[in-house]
This record gives sequence, structure tokens and C-alpha cells, in this order.
Amino acid sequence: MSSHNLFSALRAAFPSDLDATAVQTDEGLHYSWRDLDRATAMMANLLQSLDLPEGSRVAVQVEKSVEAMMLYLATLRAGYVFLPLNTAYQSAEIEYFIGNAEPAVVVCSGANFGWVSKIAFKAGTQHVFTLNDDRTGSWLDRAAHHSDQHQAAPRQADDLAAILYTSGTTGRSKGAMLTHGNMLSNALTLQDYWGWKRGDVLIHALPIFHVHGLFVAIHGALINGSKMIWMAKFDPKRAIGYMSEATVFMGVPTLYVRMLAEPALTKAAVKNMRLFIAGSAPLLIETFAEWQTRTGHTILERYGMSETAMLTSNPYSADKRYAKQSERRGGTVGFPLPGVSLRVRGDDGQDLPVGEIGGIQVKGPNVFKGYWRMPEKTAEEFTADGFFKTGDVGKVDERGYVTIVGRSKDLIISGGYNVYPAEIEGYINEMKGVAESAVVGVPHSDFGEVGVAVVIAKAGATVLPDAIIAELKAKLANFKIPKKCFVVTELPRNTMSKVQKNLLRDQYKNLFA
Ligand code: MCA
Ligand code: AMP
Repeated sequence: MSSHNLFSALRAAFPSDLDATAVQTDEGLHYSWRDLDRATAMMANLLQSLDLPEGSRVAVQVEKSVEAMMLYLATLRAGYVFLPLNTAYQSAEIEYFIGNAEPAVVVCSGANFGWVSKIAFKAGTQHVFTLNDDRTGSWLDRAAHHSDQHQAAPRQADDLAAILYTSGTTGRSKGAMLTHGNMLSNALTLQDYWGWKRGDVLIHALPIFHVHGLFVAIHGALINGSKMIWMAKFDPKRAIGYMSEATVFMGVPTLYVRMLAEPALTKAAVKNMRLFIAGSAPLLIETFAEWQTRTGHTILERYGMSETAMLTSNPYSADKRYAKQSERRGGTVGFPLPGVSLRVRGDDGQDLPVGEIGGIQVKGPNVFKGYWRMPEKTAEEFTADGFFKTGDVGKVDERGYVTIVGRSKDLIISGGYNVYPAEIEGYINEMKGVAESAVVGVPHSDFGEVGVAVVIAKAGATVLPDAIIAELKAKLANFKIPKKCFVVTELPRNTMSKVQKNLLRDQYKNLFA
């Protein structure tokens, strides 16, 4: 291929019958492969008509819709850089991302146009469009005036395709720069490793502003020419209902927990299904086992990151090349994917023997190019021989299965979303009357893990837990809000006077379990 544009590879995998259904929605709408091709051409032509500089970012904060997916594909097609933003982000969060990424184009929902456009124009963005989840908005109005023919912009494997913001230990988000080559290599590897085949149908149940829903799911279906059943929002009953006409499901563990609570989840309901995949957060062994009992299917757990897309996976096994490693083992994230090198290193930087716990480091064609405009941070996160330090702590057993046992980064994963305690603590510490705070993750039966805030008031000040939660809600994305807040007189500290978060985690571990 002379061009390595990811869109061209996805387009080349469209089935020959372009009138067949590519996406079928909750509302009963059917989008054909031809619709995807034509609409993304019109949108790519609109982007190109704006005369944007090379490498321009297109930042998008819109509700999930097929048109939003088309906007992503059109950005690839036109050769620009896609920057998806969680719809839960509020103005301070959006201001940071837009200020940092300096997108040339911003697309937001009509309801948010007032405040988002103000932030964008202040940051120097020239073009702000709206896109709603009911097929309206200035983005579509403008695209409608453009040709439905478009030659994908030539791109090299190393050219940027997307920036995904992911927080750091300091709470400041870093933009992970992913290339066309990163994503195409990962999509092709997973197509093979997970045994995608003709006739597969994917239930698309996840949001499309993170790696799981945007890349793993969408690329997985498109590179295989597979139809998607598109859920605007996950609903366990409806998801189970779709299983009679689908073959593949992908979800974070919370989705599996919620489906298990439905009596409709039976062996008969899933008899058409080929594969259930879980990731983004640890899948409890209880959920893994209960799913097996209820459905007769063994969930395939895999592990990835925004910086790397997918890294390891339990085997699919129908392929005899992987027969030696055919078992999907609960509690593990399987084997490094073909092409991915993974090693476990101790604090001294030396490789650890089989079974010993240390920092997971990875290398491969899927590993990102670096953090946007943060060369020092990028250098810190890579070893001299080019391995990326994931911040996850784990081990590899004698058969090669990788298990993640924890994280060296202070991170809470709640329902598949990442919450960085440092960011929340920063907001709490600035509140009136607060001396100090610590946010820790505790087990939660639905979200897996949730945040709890423990706060110390300044001498003489009165601080109310509800007021802290209310103030956070006004400023931050809802999934980041601690589910409970305690005001206490002191925090446990070690001899270096560092807060002992492990003791707090232990103290509050039964709150929601
Ligand atoms: C919603 N809430 C949450 C979460 N979601 N709180 C903590 N964690 C969450 N994930 C809040 C809501 O704001 C609300 O609070 C209350 O919890 C109940 O909301 P509910 O209606 O139950 O939530 P929902 O709208 O049904 O959403 C739950 C969800 C959603 C469907 C599990 O969180 C979700 O789609 N998660 C998937 C995330 C994902 O795609 N992650 C992939 C990242 P209030 O009432 O106070 O407003 S990619 C990744 O991690 C890597 C690369 C990988 O390996 O894949
Ligand atoms: P993100 O920053 O959203 O890309 O989240 C990546 C992080 O999610 C990884 O570094 C892991 O800590 C976590 N993660 C992803 N998949 C799994 C999994 N299957 N089991 C445990 N943790 C996971």
C-alpha cells in the first residue's frame, strides 16, 4: 500500500454488496456500507474545504450516534487528527483539552454550543460546528453541500490519526498520540487473534470517545466488513435481546455485571453468540465464573491502554495456530498479542523471573508515538531500549499468561472510566475550609471500583461532606465524583509523613462491596 491511511484499509474491507446493512440502530434505522462511504466522503470534503493546516486536530464532544462515528472516519479519510472527548466533561475540563490540543475544528452538541464555542474561539479555533444525536446540526447541514466522492488523503504509518487524553499521576491530562500504523496493526492483529469471520455481527454498546468503543469495537467490525448493532446507550435488557441476531459482544466488566442481573440472560438467549470480550478494568473471577454457568460461554478478557491500544488477550482458540494456548483463564489477561513484546521488571530495572511481580513494560507496532507536546514526559515513560512503562503491575506465569495485580499509578477505574485521585484532591484542596484530602478507590458491586474522599478541615473551619460533593459535581465529569465523602481529623501517614492510602482503602473497603 503506498498510503497507510487507516480509513483506506477499513474502506477496502467493506463487503462487495454496498447496499447491505453496515449499521443497524436502536431506533430501527439501517445504514448501508454505501451510506458510510458517501457520508464520510461528504464530511471529508467539508473538512478539506476548510483549508486546515496539515496535522490539524478535530476535537469532538457529541453524544453517541452513527453520524459521530462517520465524523471520526471522515477525519481519518481527510488525513486530520481526531480528538474525542467524553460527553461528561464540563467546562474546566474542556477548556484544558482545547487549550492544550489547539484544535482547528471543534464539533459539539447544539445544547453545549454556547459555552463550548466560547472556549474554542478563545483558544484560537476557527471552526465550531454542532452535531446532535438526532441527525441534526450545522456539521451535517454543511456536509450535505459537498460531493459524495473523496480520495482518502495519503498518509504514512507514522502519521498521527488520533490524540486520546489520559491523565497522569499529577492529574494533568496528557494527549497520547496514536498513528494510522498503530491502529491498523492492532485492528489486523485482533481480527486474526479473535477469529473474526464472515457473517459476524457486533453489538456496539460502549461510548465512542475511548479506545474500547472507538477503536477496538469499530475497527474490529469494519476491518472485517461486519455489521454493527448500534446501541446509543447500553441497556442490559436490550443488549441481551440483540444477542439472537449477533455473534460478538464487547464490554467493560460493569456491562457484564448488569446483564447477569437480568433473568433474560439464559443459554437460549445467547445461542447465536460466538464471543464475549471484556476489558478496560479487571473482570472479577466471580463475574467470569457466573457468566460461564449462566450462558455456557467463557468471557475472553484482554488488556490495553489508550497509549497502546490492545496489548494482551486470552486466546480465542478456534485457530489451531494458537491451540497450545487454548484456554481462557479467568483472572488473567492472557498472552501478549502477536507482535507485542511484554516484560516484567523490578524497581532496579532488571527483568524478573517467571511468576514474580513487577512493572509491566511493552513494545510493539501498536505503541503510541508519545505525549502531545510533552517530550520530557514521553522520555520518562520509555526505557532506553524503547519499552513503554505501562504503570501496571503484574506477573507472567510459566505458561505465559499475564496477570495484572495492581497499578503503580494512583488511578481508580470506575465502570471502565479512569479517575485520577490527584485531580479530584486538587479540586477539594482548593475548597474553602479544607486543609487536605485523599481520594481512594474502594470495591463497588456495580462499577468495580469507586472513589471515596477523605477530607481534613482547617482548624476552626466547618466542612460538610455533602457540600464538597455538590461543589465537585458543579465542576467535574459525573463519573469522577467520589461516591462518598468523610470529614476526619487526621489521615494515616508513614514515617516520611506520606498519606498511607492503602490503610484508607482497607478502612472503607466494605462501603459498597
Ligand atoms: C456513570 N456514573 C458513574 C459511571 N458511569 N460513576 C462511576 N463510574 C462510572 N463509570 C454515575 C452517573 O453519573 C450517575 O451519577 C450514577 O453513576 C449512575 O449512573 P448510571 O445511569 O447507572 O450510569 P450509566 O449511564 O448507565 O453508565 C454506566 C456505564 C458507563 C454504562 C457502565 O459508565 C459506561 O459506558 N462505561 C464504559 C466506559 C468505557 O467505555 N471505558 C473504556 C475506556 P449521578 O446520578 O450522580 O449523576 S478504554 C480503556 O480503558 C482501555 C484502553 C481498554 O483497555 O479498553
Ligand atoms: P486508559 O487510560 O483508559 O487507557 O486505561 C488503561 C488502563 O486500564 C490500563 O493501564 C490498566 O490499568 C487498565 N486495564 C485495561 N484492561 C484491563 C484488564 N483487562 N484488567 C485490568 N486492568 C485493565
